[in-house]
Amino acid sequence: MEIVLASNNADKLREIREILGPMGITVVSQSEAGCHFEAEETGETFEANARIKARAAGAATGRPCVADDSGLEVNAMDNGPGVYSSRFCGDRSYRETCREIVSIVDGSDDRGARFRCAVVCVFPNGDELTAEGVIEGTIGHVFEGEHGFGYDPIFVPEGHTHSMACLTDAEKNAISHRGRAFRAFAEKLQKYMGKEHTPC
Ligand code: ITT
Repeated sequence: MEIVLASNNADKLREIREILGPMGITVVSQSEAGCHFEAEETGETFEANARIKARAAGAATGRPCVADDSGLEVNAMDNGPGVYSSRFCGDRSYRETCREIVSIVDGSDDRGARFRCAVVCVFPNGDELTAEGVIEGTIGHVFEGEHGFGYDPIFVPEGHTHSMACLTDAEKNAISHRGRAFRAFAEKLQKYMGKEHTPC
């Protein structure tokens, strides 16, 4: 089955292709599908924003479209930057933004944090599937690792001693918020496709 990913983030596209590919789901990028816009993320939750992106790409392509909205929640920042994770970085480098988060957390006694990912898939008939994935961890003391993207270099997954950016894509996908969300989505998609193809 082919599905369009409503995202302009090349790192997400790479990770999601690696997660869904082995399950027989081919992920087509939104630019390959002829969509060259960025939907305005006006929602207050990850799920609401994922729905906005998936619906916009679905309306433009007429094809099944899936979107991921994700971000980092830091206890010492009242669970921010959360849905504003991308906007919190803005035009700065991630190295600079990560440094700011580490300094905020250094000034508190709570290093707890998590990555959250909401997935919404929209079908041309209006049906929608949703899924969510979370990974708990802490904000590290230093920026470390060369893999992954965004806030990975300062996020230390629970049970690990080094940051998520020290993991290969395969290792990250096995435990990440995105890996969990898209595996849950793939399971629902398989059930949905099975139902759709059952003769009445
Ligand atoms: P699209 O909306 O086009 O998919 P985006 O990068 O703007 O791309 P989001 O709105 O979902 O995506 O913002 C997610 C931000 O949260 C992302 O830019 C990173 O800063 C951060 N983030 C999400 N998942 C991450 C991950 O696996 N590792 C590190 N940072 C992540």
